[in-house]
Parts: sequence; C-alpha cells; structure tokens
Amino acid sequence: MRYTRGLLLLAGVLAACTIAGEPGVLPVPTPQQLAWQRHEFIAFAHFGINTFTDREWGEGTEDPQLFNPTDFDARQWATVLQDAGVKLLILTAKHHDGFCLWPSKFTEHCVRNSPWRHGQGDVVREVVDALREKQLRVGLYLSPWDRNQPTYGDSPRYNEYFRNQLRELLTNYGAVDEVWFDGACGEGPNGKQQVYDWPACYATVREIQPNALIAICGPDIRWVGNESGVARENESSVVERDGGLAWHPAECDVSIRPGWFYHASQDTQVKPLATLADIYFKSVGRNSVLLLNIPPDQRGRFAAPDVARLKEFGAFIRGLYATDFARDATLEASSQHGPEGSARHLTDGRLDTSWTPAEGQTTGSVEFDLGTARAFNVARIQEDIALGERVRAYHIEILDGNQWRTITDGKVIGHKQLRRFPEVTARRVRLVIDEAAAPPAIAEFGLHVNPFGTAN
Ligand code: FUL
Repeated sequence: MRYTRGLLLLAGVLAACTIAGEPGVLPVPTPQQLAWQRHEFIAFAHFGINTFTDREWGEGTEDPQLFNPTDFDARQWATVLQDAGVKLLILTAKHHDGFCLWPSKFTEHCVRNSPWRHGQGDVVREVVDALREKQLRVGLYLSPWDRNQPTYGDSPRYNEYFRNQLRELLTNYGAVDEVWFDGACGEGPNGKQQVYDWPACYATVREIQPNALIAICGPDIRWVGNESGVARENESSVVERDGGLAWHPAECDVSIRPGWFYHASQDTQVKPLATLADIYFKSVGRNSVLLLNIPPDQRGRFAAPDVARLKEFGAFIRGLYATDFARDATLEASSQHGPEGSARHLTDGRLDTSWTPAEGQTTGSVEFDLGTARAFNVARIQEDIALGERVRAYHIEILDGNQWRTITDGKVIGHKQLRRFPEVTARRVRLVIDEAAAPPAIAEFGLHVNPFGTAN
C-alpha cells in the first residue's frame, strides 16, 4: 500500500515557504472555492461494511449480507448536522473494501445484495435527499483503492471501472459540491501496483459536475497534512504549482472518535468539547476548513454521545460569535479608500465589503474604541479572499495605560484568523497591517470571548 498523501504534505510545506505574489498576480479562489471556504465547518460520514465488521479497513471479501442497518435514518444525520452549523456532508460512497452504498450496475459488491430494504435500498440517495431537505451540500468519497475489484492492479481495466462508477455517482444524484479522492493505492490480485489515471478522473468530474471541487488527490482542495484537524499557523491558500502560484486551500480532516468508522467500544472516547473547540481554533481559526467525521452506527444513525457532543459544539461556535465587542465600536482608520473602503465595513457582518487604506497604500491601521473597557481573549480578522490573500504581516495592539502593547501578530490572514491570547481588558484596540502584497482588503474584525481560555 503506497500513500501519496505524504507527498502532498511535502508540497504544502514547500509552498508555504515560497509564497511570492506581486500585486496583480495574486491568485484568487474560483467562485466554487470561495463558497466552500465560507462553509468553514463541514462533515464526513464514514459508513459501510466496516460499520458491521467493527474494522477500519475491510479486505473486500466481506459478505454484502453483513450490511444491514436496523434503523437507518439519514434525516437524523441531516438534522444533527444542521443544528451544529455544518454546511456540507461527505459520504463514503465506497471505501477501500470496495462495497458500494448505492446499487452500482458495475459490481455485485453493493447494497443491492444486502438484506437492507430487501436489496432495494440506496444509501447515497437517502443521504443526498435528506441533506437537500435541510439545505446542506453534498460531497462524495469514492475510494480509488478497491480491495474487492478483480481488475484492480490491471491498470487500464480498473481505471475504466473506476471512471464508470464515478460517472454513475455524479450523474444520478444531483449536484455534488465536493469529490474526495484518497491517495491510498495498493497492489491488485495480479501483484501489480495500480496506476490511477487522474487526468481522466478530473475530466469526468469537470464534464458532469463542473461546480464540484476535487479534494485531496485533486487540484481544488488540499489535505492539510495530518488527521488531527490542525492547520499550521499562517496556513496559506496560495501554493506553488507548476512553477507558478495557485489557489489550493487546506482542509483539516479529523474524526470525532479515534476511528473513522463506528466502533461501540469507542462510545466513551468521543472527543471532549474542549478538544473540539481547540481543533476549531486550529482549523477554521487558521484559514482552513474543518472536516469533522461523525460515523453512523449499526442502526444507521449517529450515536447518542456524538449527537450530544455535536450539539454542544454547535452551541460553542454560536456562543463564540454571539459576543463581539468590536461590533459597536467607534472606528478610526489611518486612511481609507473612499466610502467604498470605509472602516465601517469591518463590522458590517459582510465578507464582500472591506476596509482598504487610501489609494496605493499597503499598510495602515484601524483603531476601535469599545466605549468602555472590555475583557476578551480572541480576535477575529478576515480578508475578502475574493481579492486574494493580500496581507503579509499584521499585529493587534491594545492601549494599556498610556502604552500600546501588542497582544498578537501573524503573517497570513486569509478567510479567517481566530487569534487566541491570555485575556486582556481594554477599551482601545488597534489592528495594524504592517505589510501587504497589494492594498489590503479587510472584511471583518471581531473581539470575542473563548470560555476555554487560551490553553484549552
Ligand atoms: C484515509 C483512509 O485510509 C481512512 O480509512 C479514512 O477514510 C481517511 C479519511 O482517509 O486515507
């Protein structure tokens, strides 16, 4: 089994060191990447034959008769996800064991040969319908590595099988926003290493679902490099590719439990709220999208401990933003680019309007007078990334007695930074842009309270 995600990680690290970007050549997201970044929090559901064999990786020899959820309810998934603030769900339509959650006409290793709904069921259909009822977006995981398929390892023949399945999935279930291709790759029964035909896969996705983003082994969304849900500080969406710069934003995948699939033995190991909160700051708060896995159980529902935790997590996220001491502050900018670049855009709740300093300036500051001294421990800064990542260095300072004191600083802002620091009490706060590749366009600024403090 070869793992290509390591290479992707290396590419990401190199990219982070080589961001150049002169004004005018800054990469920007496609409209689809922009919408995706603004989802911030999305989910994964690992569900399949492994759910019934209590394994993480099936061998492909499992009997489809084992797949038999006793109380399958995709609406429960959708309701729980929506309440938690999740915007999109990626379902494992096929994991490495090759078992398909939809009745594929290209294999017998699928739900059609299971007792569930007397072989008439279609998990993909029920999940996409339930998601759409709640205005949630759809993503599909289709594992290229297939331990059941006899043609695997016979590269051209398997590639055709894989593309047929991809075509089937992308044709029959309406709009798909994200297609997740894992890099795991093994040898087939013939002892040969399978060589995937990625260009043909991408062409198929583009042809059938031009709005779908291709993640991980794909050009649109980048794996962050670990499975702990943690981005680096100053994680940038701009990477070097083919000698130029490209927009390739990071996605942070992590499971709410130790495993990706459900195991009753892990019911007591659902991550504590404090851990999820920390992950949120280290993913969404570091200019990345959080992809949190919640594995449905053998009933085909999210298990009680996960449901409870997601509820708390959703409440934590809403609570974090509910208090914002900057919202009603009096603002004074070092300069601004006419009414369009007015500093008041920093607190208007819109990501498509921003404060921009006067013509041609790439540095500047805005002072927030909160009216009265307030205690806070998180600052939120957001660029309008439709215009690219422009800021290269910034800091935030407070007036402490008669001295301005820096409480946090950084390089990349991007869609969102949530900067944690030991609680401070201040009335006057200043956001200072020290360096930018083009006139900065700062969309939002907020001052919040994290109940877990800095250390979680
Ligand atoms: C990995 C897979 O091998 C795991 O089973 C899981 O699907 C994870 C998200 O990606 O590469």
